[in-house]
Amino acid sequence: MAKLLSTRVAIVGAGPAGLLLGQLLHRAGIDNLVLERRPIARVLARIRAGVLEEGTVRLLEEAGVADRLHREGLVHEGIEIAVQGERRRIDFRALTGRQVVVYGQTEVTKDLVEARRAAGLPLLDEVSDVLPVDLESERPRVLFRRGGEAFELSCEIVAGCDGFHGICRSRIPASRLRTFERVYPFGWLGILTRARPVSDELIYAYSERGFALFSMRSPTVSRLYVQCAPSDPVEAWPDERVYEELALRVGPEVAARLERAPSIEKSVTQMRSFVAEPMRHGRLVLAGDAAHIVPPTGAKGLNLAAADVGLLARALVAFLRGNDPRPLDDYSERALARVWKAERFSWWMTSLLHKFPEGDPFRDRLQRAELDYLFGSRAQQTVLAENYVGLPLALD
Ligand code: FAS
Ligand code: PHB
Repeated sequence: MAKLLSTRVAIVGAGPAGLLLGQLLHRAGIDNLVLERRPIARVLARIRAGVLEEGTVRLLEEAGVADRLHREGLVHEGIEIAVQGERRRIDFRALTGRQVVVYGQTEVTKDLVEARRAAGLPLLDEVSDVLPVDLESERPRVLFRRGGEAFELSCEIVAGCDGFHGICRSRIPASRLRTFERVYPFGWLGILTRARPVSDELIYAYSERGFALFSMRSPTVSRLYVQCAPSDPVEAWPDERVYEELALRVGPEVAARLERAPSIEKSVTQMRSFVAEPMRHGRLVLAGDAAHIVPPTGAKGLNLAAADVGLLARALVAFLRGNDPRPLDDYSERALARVWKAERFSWWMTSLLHKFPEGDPFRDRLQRAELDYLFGSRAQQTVLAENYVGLPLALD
């Protein structure tokens, strides 16, 4: 016999989307319960995104979890693009009047979990066999197991924040769900090192050998990426090879500043563009990677998740407290309008900066023309800048 639990919003997934939604709903007086399949320690150990748009920072402030971010986050007013060693700065402040903050997703998740614990809010980790049911009724339920016991969580809304490999998206009937996907013929090999970054700002490098990215987490921690084959095992990339490729791909001036410290984390990230439509079915709503994936080149993944949640939290407050269903009815369409713009930008920046393996001379010439145009056009630099800092969060 299952143990019965009840809440107003059942949130599946304790990543940034689920935790931020839980925090915004709590501050609006709406009970919610978060279910997470991994041990929370595993969730907190993940190394993922590193760049926050101003809109994301505002939402974290609204959630009451931005104090450490403001103390430790690094404000960046531009990035550099390097092409075969020649560099051009994209000046966000001059082109858009805006900026981004470099603050790891790991830290965002820690701040959200800490706030949830401080508020004594329920977060059940190490759950299994999660199954949202009765989604077209007014009392959906989420069945799950934990500690060898069966549970039944009754609620009014199920928020699928369970990422690309979660269960919730699959609960939308195949007859209603449409998916769009593009898988790229390369991946990213990323390392984290206790070494001073090569530059004060991020450097995105295109070279005939492949893409490289010089990012950071603090003035003493670097986050470095090289384009690799999607099937490359981590073992194919010993530190020496990573540093050699980073140096060759960015050119000698920057390479001379590259501290070759031992990696303290190393992983391969697959690259895909993916969108599922709609982002709602009955009382199930999707947010974040559960509904869409972008290649990390444009630093949009985490920020898109936050933008979904900003919209969704307002829609759920209107529905559950104001008895107004309209914002919830509009949620999927409004979220997807932003998702597709971010998909376009992420696809464009990925196509611009990576070396595509198969010989396609026409594509290669177009790519070089695109890079030359970017280097010489304030208009094209403005397009890159306004997408990178984040399109306006139209939340109200
Ligand atoms: P997440 O995937 O973060 O969270 C989903 C949560 O749901 C997970 O904790 C998972 O364990 C849980 N879950 C799954 N199935 C469940 C179930 N059945 N029951 C309960 N819980 C379940 N973005 C960038 O902008 N820059 C980057 O450099 C970058 N690097 C990345 C590297 C990797 C390896 C990955 C996978 C993603 C990366 N991303 C990056 C994108 C990433 O930051 C996502 O956009 C962000 O984590 C999205 O947050 P969520 O939607 O909360 O999904
Ligand atoms: C990171 O610091 O992890 C990072 C930064 C910018 C990106 C992708 C990843 O585009």
